[in-house]
Amino acid sequence: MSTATPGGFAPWPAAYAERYRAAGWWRGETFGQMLRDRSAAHPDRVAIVDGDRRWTYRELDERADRLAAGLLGQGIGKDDKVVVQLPNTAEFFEIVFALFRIGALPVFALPAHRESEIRYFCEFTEAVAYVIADVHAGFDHRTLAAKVRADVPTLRHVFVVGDPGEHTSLAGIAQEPVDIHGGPRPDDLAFLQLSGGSTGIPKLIPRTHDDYIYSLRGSNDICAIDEDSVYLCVLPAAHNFPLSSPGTLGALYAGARVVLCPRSDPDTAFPLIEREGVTVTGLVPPLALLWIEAAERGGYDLSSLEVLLVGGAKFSEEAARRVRPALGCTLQQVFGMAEGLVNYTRLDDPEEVIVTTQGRPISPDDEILIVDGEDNALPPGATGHLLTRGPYTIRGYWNAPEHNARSFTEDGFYRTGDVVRRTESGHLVVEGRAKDQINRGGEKIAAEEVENHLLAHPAVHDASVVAVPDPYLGERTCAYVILRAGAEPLKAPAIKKFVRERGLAAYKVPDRVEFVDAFPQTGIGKISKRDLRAHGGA
Ligand code: OOB
Repeated sequence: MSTATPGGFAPWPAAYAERYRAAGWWRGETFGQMLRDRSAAHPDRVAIVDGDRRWTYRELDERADRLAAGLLGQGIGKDDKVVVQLPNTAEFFEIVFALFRIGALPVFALPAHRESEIRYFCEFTEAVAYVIADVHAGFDHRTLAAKVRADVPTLRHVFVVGDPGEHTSLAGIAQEPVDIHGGPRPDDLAFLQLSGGSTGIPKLIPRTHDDYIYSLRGSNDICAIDEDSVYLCVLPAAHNFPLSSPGTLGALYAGARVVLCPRSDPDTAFPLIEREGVTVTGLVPPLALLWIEAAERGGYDLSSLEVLLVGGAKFSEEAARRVRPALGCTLQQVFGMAEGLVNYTRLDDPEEVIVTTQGRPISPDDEILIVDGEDNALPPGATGHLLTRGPYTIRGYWNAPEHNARSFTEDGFYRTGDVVRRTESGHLVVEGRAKDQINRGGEKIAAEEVENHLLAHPAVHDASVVAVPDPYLGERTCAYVILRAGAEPLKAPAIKKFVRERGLAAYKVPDRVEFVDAFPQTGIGKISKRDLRAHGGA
């Protein structure tokens, strides 16, 4: 019997858990054991390629063991939260598997996150440690870490990959492996993932070993990942898409090879594809377009590439049609969410289905409802709100009862905030979005979060952030701002600078700022974001 575990994790009701086990979706696996098994089965196969470093399965397994011992030695143990913010480096996998092994929970931050986000993750999860690179993309993470550590009392450790400065070297804590007692069970939490967010405060997504590993196994079947696959990780490794769809963890589950790409541009990625014989990778739509254009210019042998997954935001039909001719591989559209549900077009779907839909769910037990504004089911083919429930979709955010009451129905369906329709073949087409979020080329921005930062400016009376169309990113952000009566006149760059200096990730800083005297209103006097969006698109 599962009951609520500490930290506000809402597990699946027992009847569902039993059903998912009986169906063979949940097989009682854990990540720690998974790596152990793969290492025993083929110790000398290469698991991770990072530049000139090539770690075999045995090496990754041993490193995870030594680091797990080191973490225990530092007093970190089961259920402790550790914020992990690393670029695409081999150490990301070393620390994550070490944490998995001892049952401590990685909290996955993105390299782009800055003080505002990191401070919140550390405070909200009462994290005991924060793992960073020394300097990445010109940003010194150690300085940020020192500030956050000074303010967050639970945060006892900062571990650094590279030059630790005033902090502790991650490599330096590794120890001789020890027996680990009381490691995680398959139905325990494995990590906390970040939600794209549509509210002022980001929400955390609790995923278990059982449920996440099922999504990997299901993805591997659908994407034909086997031990001969070579997966190129281009997007930030901590994001759910490159992590699990089928992603690096899917590839490791299959005993395949993961190649880490330090940057996403074709000049970095194409030589790696050629050198490593990459067979599969995943991109967001703007990057896919960039790659298509670079491939059309020629110059690299990309013939090893069999599958390109594109998702995170809507991929236009026009761009989708160019994938096969330009890159010589099969496109797989993927419409997923860190909360769970992932849809894929199938490799053997007709080309028309591949280029015009965002796929169908992984699991026969993924329940899909398409409803109107009052949760009434709509007739087949109609466009409406997507609700979902299933063996790898969470039943609640971590420690967020108020959000949960809004984001989940009483019978446990997750309100995705996406507006979709279902074709006769069961494929979903994403038609829009009902949540207050901007999807900037796959990077999600909660309007309210940015609005709160704008409202902190002494000259700002009110602010409203909306998406405006963009030919490359799909959407960009536009902040509409009403200044206080009598306030000093402000210019857009000053507002952007203010938001940036509050420590918000760069991708959330408004692309455009427009000053207005009043906001358009809806019939009942709320701000009409629809009218603002229409204005922004003009
Ligand atoms: C992925 O995960 P998140 O959590 O960053 O964002 C989820 C949201 C979805 O609710 C939807 O609004 C949007 O991103 N989205 C798409 C899409 N894929 C995601 N919208 C239109 N078309 C698509 N293909 O973005 C994510 C997680 C796992 C796999 C792939 C993407």
